[in-house]
Amino acid sequence: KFLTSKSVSVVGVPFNGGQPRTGVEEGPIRLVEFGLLEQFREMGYETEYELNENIADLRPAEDPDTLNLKQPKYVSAVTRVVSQQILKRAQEGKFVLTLGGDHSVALATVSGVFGAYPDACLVWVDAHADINTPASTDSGNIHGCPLSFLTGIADQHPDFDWVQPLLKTNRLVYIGLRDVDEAEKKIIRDAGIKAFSMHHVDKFGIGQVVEMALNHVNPNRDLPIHLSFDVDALDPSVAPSTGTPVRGGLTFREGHYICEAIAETGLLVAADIMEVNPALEDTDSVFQTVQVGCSLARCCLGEALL
Ligand code: EXY
Ligand code: MN
Ligand code: MN
Ligand code: MN
Repeated sequence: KFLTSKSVSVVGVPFNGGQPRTGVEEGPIRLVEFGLLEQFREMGYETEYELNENIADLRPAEDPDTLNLKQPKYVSAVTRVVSQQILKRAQEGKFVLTLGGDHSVALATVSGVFGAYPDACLVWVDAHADINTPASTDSGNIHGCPLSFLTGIADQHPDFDWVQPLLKTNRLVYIGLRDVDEAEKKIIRDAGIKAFSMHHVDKFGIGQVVEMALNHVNPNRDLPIHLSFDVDALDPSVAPSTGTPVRGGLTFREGHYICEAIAETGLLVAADIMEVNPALEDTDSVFQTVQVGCSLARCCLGEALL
């Protein structure tokens, strides 16, 4: 057991600078307006909350040559500040729940969590691999790149000097992949990173996939776990309001099962719920996506355990 109390620190990161669509910065406030904090309190958690309302003010001027990335100084400035916040909360022995924002915010969450727990492992649930390097990215969108910096696979980029390669590739595992760039496939193969795509979920079932994933990153079930959950891992019929939906994703139950099974280990110390974009799609779709984001978060905190 790594957590010292039944206490959750919710960190909202209303940030959209890692990708081109606006709206994803409203993810955290919508999840909180939906009642997430009250839900945690009802579950018996001492709950604190920081929204980071003014992080967009940290936006610096960009250099003309951004070395293939879009607004790297902005992403760097925001994630650097938030990483310190998350580090502090994690060091206090609290469960840290980060609400995105786009997935570039994982530069902050993983840096903070692994700063506090150097032996942690990371379960990355996503349709995408988010491991492009500045050299390999076609889009330049940094939400497709955080894992290359966090693992040290990326070539040096002057704006991301502060990001330490705290994540060893054998402590990272993917679940839910189905839209991976060719360059990312090569990176994953060359680094020997364990990845369970939707093909594996179909083949083995979600129960086996989570078991195999944990066996890989946490064989003795004694290391702290950080779960980074991009809601686009879910099928678009389950979580439609997200910036880069891809057909053929996790069902409602498969997504929840992942959170429940990891919570059940008693080793989960931090979770991210990312890429909820309440500006996309109709009112019903937004409601459905916000609701599923909240229920995934509750499952991370053990709601489904009897
Ligand atoms: N691989 C593509 C890119 O690098 O642009 C798509 C990335 C989408 C990333 C979303 C957040 O997970
Ligand atoms: Mn992602
Ligand atoms: Mn994604
Ligand atoms: Mn591409």
